[in-house]
Amino acid sequence: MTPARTADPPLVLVLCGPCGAGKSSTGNTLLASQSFAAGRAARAVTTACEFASTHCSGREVILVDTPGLSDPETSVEAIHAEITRGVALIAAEHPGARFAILLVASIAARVDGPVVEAFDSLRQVFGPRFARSSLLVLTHADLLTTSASEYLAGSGPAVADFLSQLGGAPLEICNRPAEEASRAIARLVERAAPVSASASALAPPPPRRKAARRERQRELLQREKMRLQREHTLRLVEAARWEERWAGFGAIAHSLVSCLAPSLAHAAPWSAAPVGEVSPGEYWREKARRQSDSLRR
Ligand SMILES: Nc1nc2c(ncn2[C@@H]2O[C@H](COP(=O)(O)OP(=O)(O)OP(=O)(O)O)[C@@H](O)[C@H]2O)c(=O)[nH]1
Ligand SMILES: [Mg+2]
Repeated sequence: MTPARTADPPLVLVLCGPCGAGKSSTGNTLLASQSFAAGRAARAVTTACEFASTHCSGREVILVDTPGLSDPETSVEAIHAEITRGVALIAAEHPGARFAILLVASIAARVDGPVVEAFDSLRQVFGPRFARSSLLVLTHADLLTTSASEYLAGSGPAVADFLSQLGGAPLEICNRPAEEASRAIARLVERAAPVSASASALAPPPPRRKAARRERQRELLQREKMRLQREHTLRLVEAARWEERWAGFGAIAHSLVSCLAPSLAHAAPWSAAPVGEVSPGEYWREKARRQSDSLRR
């Protein structure tokens, strides 16, 4: 391995994978210490992101241990949110750091469709560049009788297809008994560093443009409806006012005609019906009704 320049930015290795796959144990092997709580348990051992750092050829290597994917007691969204929080924390503390994702799976269980699906869900956390900055780490190498590549050669097409998208080549690791830390981390950094990316390149995808546009259109439509409703109410008020005025005018006109020409009073148009086809009140009411019909549509 080529020795790292002292100016190399920290390399952040994010350990992700199903519950009990050996994420924390892998971290402990790389650190040569028991920094992360690990153990066989019926429920998830790691429930929040934990951090520890070590060095490899002078370069700082930060390990992020994460809660297990597909933990039946926690929603996928909550696990993703916790991973996002942990990565964001490190990204804020180490602005120039490079990030690689270690997809940890156990040879003790099979690397099958559900495991790959759980890995694939991490696209929601790391965005479209996720696969290119990831590599598979197979724990329980003590159970292996062949190399990791040979072991994976027998996997089905869905698994093979997913693995072919990963930027780094797979790597096996033995946590029990723990491999020599310096050797393990050197092997890992050699594969992870070339596929690592900046935090911004691994940011979650922005909300989909189409969905955002649809949301904006819904908002505009809602505003337009409210404006039309306001107008409709104003028109009803206006109609009522006209009605009142018209009734007043009709009464005055009727009494005037009654005084001046009592014989014509019964024939006066304003005494019974408005002038023309519709009264202003009716006109406004009709307008408001049409408007309300268009609102309902
Ligand atoms: N034999 C063997 N056991 C291992 C290996 N790696 C992990 N284990 C065991 O697997 C069990 C689970 O390991 P953890 O490291 O706690 O797994 P985890 O993925 O962190 O689990 P959660 O935090 O619950 O998601 C522990 O009992 C480990 O000792 C390995 O390489 N070989
Ligand atoms: Mg753990």
